[in-house]
Amino acid sequence: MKVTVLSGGVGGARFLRGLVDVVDPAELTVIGNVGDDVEILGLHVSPDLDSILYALAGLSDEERGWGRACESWDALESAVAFGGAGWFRLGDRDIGLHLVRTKLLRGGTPLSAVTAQLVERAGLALTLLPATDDELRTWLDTAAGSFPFQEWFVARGHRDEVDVVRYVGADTAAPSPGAVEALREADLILIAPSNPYVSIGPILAVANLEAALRSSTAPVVAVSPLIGGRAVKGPADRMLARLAGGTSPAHVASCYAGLIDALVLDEADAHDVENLAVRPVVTKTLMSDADARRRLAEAVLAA
Ligand code: FO1
Repeated sequence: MKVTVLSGGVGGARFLRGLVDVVDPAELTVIGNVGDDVEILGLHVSPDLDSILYALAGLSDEERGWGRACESWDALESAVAFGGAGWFRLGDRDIGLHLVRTKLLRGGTPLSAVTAQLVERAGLALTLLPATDDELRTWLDTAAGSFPFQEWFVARGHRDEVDVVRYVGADTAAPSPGAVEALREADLILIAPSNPYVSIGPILAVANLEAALRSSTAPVVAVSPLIGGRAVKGPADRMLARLAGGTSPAHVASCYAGLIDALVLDEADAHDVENLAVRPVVTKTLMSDADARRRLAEAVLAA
């Protein structure tokens, strides 16, 4: 069974770890968010693609959810000592990947081909596609000003309430090679439990990707990132409350209006499904350990 997943970083990566226990990775294509890509100290960082790659390769730091386990920070400390920026923490091991990616990109290799090389070198069998090879950046408009994603998220600790989310470059960005086909040919399409606005939104903003999802004949199942109306981590609940008007399953589903057939939601939200226009699938969605991740993946496939 061919499965295609739209995914952001930390939550999506955790979900995918469970999914590869129950789906043959060779049949799995992940279309990842690149709206939060950023250039740090001259290096091209793709946080969401890297969170997925590190998680599936068993290299990720479990607690942080991003970056590598057993990390050291000597290069960054040295860079800061010489006047470089230290607000975005790149570890020594992580920097190794960014050096390779940045060199290949500067030599003209598209991000999708770079990512395929990294995935192969990590020994992974899945297909990991950036949503686009073109520049697409998420910007947040707030009362304090407009910020590119990582400046808002990391440097300002996502403290500013968001009025508008913009996907700069999306109008002209082309889907990366294979992404439209992966949606057209899938037997099942999943939307990972990622932030609808800043993780899945940039993927759907790529011209032709949302259209391919809409015209797909495969069932489309989204997993809510909220439990009891709250985000496990990050600003998804605050964004939904402000931009969608609430944090119920119906508010989550409204972000994917006309796109999904079912919403997988936590038992803690099961009381709140009367306005839900798609089929609810109630299960435990907290991915606290390997068993919980696999059980969620099984429930999603059963849906
Ligand atoms: N998140 C932070 O909160 N602080 C950081 O310093 C930070 C560094 C970082 C470095 C590499 C990487 O791949 C991810 C990193 N993240 C950091 C996470 C990242 O900002 C977000 O989790 C994602 O962009 C949102 O999906």
